[in-house]
Amino acid sequence: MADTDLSFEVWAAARAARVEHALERLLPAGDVVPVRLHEAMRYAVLGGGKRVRPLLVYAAGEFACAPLAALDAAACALECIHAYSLVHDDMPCMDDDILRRGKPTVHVAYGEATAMLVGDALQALAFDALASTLAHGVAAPAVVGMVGRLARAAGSLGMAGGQAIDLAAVGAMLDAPALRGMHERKTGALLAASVALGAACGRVTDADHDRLEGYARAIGLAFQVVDDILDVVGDAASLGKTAGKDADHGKPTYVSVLGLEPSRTLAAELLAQAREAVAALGPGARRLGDIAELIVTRHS
Ligand code: GRG
Repeated sequence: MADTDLSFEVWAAARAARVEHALERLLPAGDVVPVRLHEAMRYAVLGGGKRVRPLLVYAAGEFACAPLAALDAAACALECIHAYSLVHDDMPCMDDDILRRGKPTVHVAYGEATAMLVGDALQALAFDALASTLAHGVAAPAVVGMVGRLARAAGSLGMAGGQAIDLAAVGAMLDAPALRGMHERKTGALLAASVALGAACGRVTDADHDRLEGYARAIGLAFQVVDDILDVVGDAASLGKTAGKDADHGKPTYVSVLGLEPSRTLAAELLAQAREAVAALGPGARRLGDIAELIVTRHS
């Protein structure tokens, strides 16, 4: 059966298994010195999470007819950056959380100094993985472009900057545009980079490139709106992390700024935008449409 004939659930499970295997090979073994650091890196990355960013890489990459081995490497890069951000975000100096992906956070299990190093090392490993796409059929200029895109998405103008704005906003009231700006950086930039890097491993027309960017903007924001809704209506057992943290920390969220029902309406509008972009991209972009549905209808 061709991959395009598979149901989304079967396709997504197969791609999640692929990236798990690729991460397993990319991460140094748990008995390689320094053992504690490598054990903790594997604890942070393997066997958990929804793998939304890798799925986006595969879906955009398959649309762009990219080599699967290159997509494995790009998917690992995105997941390593994401896992690093979760490890640092959970530390006492930031969100101070004890539960992540259904198990004790890395600083709880391994201590704060190791948790900091896990994040640092995962960030470096991400760029090593991305550089390896050169050996998997991606041309050198495209690899350099991907390195720049991921660096900007993770850096002070992207995720780290969004996190800084988030930390400064505790106890403050942001208006909807300021909230949007924060989340476009903190969460949206990495999700958008996932789509962009998948596509950059293959080839797309300029028009499709713009459609993919529009799709990524919509799902990036939808992801955060749904995250804020789940923080209010979800429970720790299904979320695998502490529920109600944002309200407890006095953080502005879509629910606190817009209200619950308007937030649900916004998520539905963003899904419609994503679907529109997917329709314009054609049948090859079907998986991207499925992921948009998953992001908006998820319970964890
Ligand atoms: C520390 C530089 C730095 C950045 C942290 C990602 C992040 C920025 C903070 C995480 C806090 C948070 C709850 C953000 C909202 C959205 C988000 C990224 C949720 C976690 O991502 P999922 O749901 O997690 O994809 P899994 O575990 O499924 O991979």
